[in-house]
Amino acid sequence: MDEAVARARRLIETADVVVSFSGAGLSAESGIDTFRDPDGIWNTIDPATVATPEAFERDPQFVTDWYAQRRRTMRTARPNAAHRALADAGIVNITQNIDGLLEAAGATDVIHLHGTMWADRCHAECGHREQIESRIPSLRACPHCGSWMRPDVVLFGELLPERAWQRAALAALASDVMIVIGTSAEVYPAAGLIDAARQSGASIVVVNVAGTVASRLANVEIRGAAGDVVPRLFGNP
Ligand code: BJW
Ligand code: ZN
Repeated sequence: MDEAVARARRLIETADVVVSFSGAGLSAESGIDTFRDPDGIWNTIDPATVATPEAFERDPQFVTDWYAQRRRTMRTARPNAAHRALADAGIVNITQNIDGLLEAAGATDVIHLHGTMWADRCHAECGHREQIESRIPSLRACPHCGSWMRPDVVLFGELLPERAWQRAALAALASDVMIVIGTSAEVYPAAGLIDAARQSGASIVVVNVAGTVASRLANVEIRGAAGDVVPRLFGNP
């Protein structure tokens, strides 16, 4: 691993533009479950019952309660060493994560491809949106149009937020190095950013405890936990 870290450091040091592209593995060491690992969320519950617009329309109470439980877990989570290293590096962070831990670590340029757990929006998309304050909300109607409020996250079959997607695509295409951290790279269109960055000339550094479909795109693959590896990519070795 030391040799791979050294090669990645050289790429990062000589690059003008470095971006990160992260998934659930970035927050695993903060105590937040991933989705597709053996003990991941989708191995305990079928996403079709909680993570599609149809599931929400069928049973908004069940889906709201499920998200309330996840919000309670996420609320107690703290950034780990990988979040802190990315924040300190001052780079653009494209993330699929909805937990807000990059911002909690002090990162100022975070692009959220799959929304955020810390806001609710109207399911009918009338435009009404509310930040989540100290109390975790239960199921309630949209005060503007009467539809249901729901977490401001991207469910399967939904389009990604347009501005975030455009910013992420531009950042990926402009990057000299993309550091891909803790994602299975199975969910599209987000995962397509790795290929797009590579096609436009970026070097791809993959940090993951396991091999993934992104392994074949990697110029440097580092097998290890994000909290161990990412801090070693920046600053003093
Ligand atoms: C560590 C570690 C440590 C662990 N250190 N590493 C067929 C082909 C292509 C696309 C499709 C298709 N069929 C359907 C689609 C579309 C679908 C899709 O891609 N499905 C695939 C699963 C096949 N995509 C969509 O629906 C998207 N929308 C869309 O495409 O719109 C257009 C459209 C409209 C209508 C019809 C069709 C298309 C929207 C996707 C939304 C994803 N939403 C979720 C839930 C968000 C809210 C919530 O959290 O509740 O987003 S699903 C879930 O997966 C979540 C994640 O952001 C996303 C990605 O997962 P991630 O982050 O990669 O986590 P894992 O668990 O998969 O991987 C963790 C990794 O970490 C592993 O590799 C570990 O090894 C590693 N790891 N510990 C380092 N300590
Ligand atoms: Zn509404």
